[in-house]
Amino acid sequence: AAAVVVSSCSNENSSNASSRLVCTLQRMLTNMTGELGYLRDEDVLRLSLKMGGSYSPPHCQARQKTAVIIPYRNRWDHLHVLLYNLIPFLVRQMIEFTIFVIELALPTDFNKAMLLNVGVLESLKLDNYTCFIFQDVDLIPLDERNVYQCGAHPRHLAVAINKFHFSLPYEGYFGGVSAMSREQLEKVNGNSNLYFGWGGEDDDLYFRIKSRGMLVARYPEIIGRYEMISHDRDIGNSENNKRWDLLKGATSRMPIDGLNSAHYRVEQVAYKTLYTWITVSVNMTE
Ligand code: UDH
Ligand code: NGS
Repeated sequence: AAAVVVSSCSNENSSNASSRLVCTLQRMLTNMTGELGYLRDEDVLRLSLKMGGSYSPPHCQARQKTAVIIPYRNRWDHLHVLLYNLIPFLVRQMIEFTIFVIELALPTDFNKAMLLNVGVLESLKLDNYTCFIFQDVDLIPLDERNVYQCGAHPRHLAVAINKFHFSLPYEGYFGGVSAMSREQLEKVNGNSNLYFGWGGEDDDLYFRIKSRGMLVARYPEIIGRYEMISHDRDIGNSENNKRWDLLKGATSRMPIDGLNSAHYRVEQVAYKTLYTWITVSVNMTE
């Protein structure tokens, strides 16, 4: 754990002493597990966010502009439990971020990976984001040293989830929560658009990353900890029987199936207090 150094601000070495001090103090507090209450969550939510769920740390120049992308359908309670935890968590990490909730309209079967592509493409129409966090709606981060920023390699953040007894279920697991820079996403053409229903889409992304010679970075299990809000299987997201066949062609399809081939229609963009909500529809027969 001592090896984890957190600094999401670029002015920590600034010549301005007060700016340097604020940054350093906030970083130290952020690094100390158990000392998390110095910003009250309700103050953060009420005072600091711009409409659409955007935040910039007031005393430091963040290194990255981060889009947090939440694939979504019919999980209202989970969404609000997540946001009331995640937003103060990101504020304390001094991340500059916008929260995007990307919803797939009915009646199409759920397609999480395509929604992640939509999040990347639509967020880039609004601002020049440099880091993308893919965040399942039901995963609550438990340790503030688990910094939501992008690095030299794609990072898998949901390393240790309670439902897997707080350890990695298998070496190639890339599901739940992950962080990729714009360059890393462009290298792999984002996610596949072809996984309708549950399973396999995260393994597909892992194969893409590996095939481009990138590594997957992870914090230790003691840091990458998450609580999953338990729930039943969703209607419209039953197991995808085609996932094994799709996975066989994951890397060969990569150049033609991804960010460059996502076909969808934006039905609504709404700037809410805590997030930007984008609803899209997809015609499966196209
Ligand atoms: N998601 C939705 N709505 C849906 C389906 C998925 O919002 O109808 C999103 C949500 O962000 C979720 C993510 O997609 O966290 C991944 O969904 P998933 O169904 O692939 O994974 P999850 O682990 O559930 O949430 C798997 C089935 C669990 C069955 C448990 C039976 N006890
Ligand atoms: C694997 C799935 C992944 C999934 C992981 C954990 O078997 O998509 O289980 O699932 N891969 C395939 O089916 C090929 S979970 O328990 O979180 O629902 O992410």
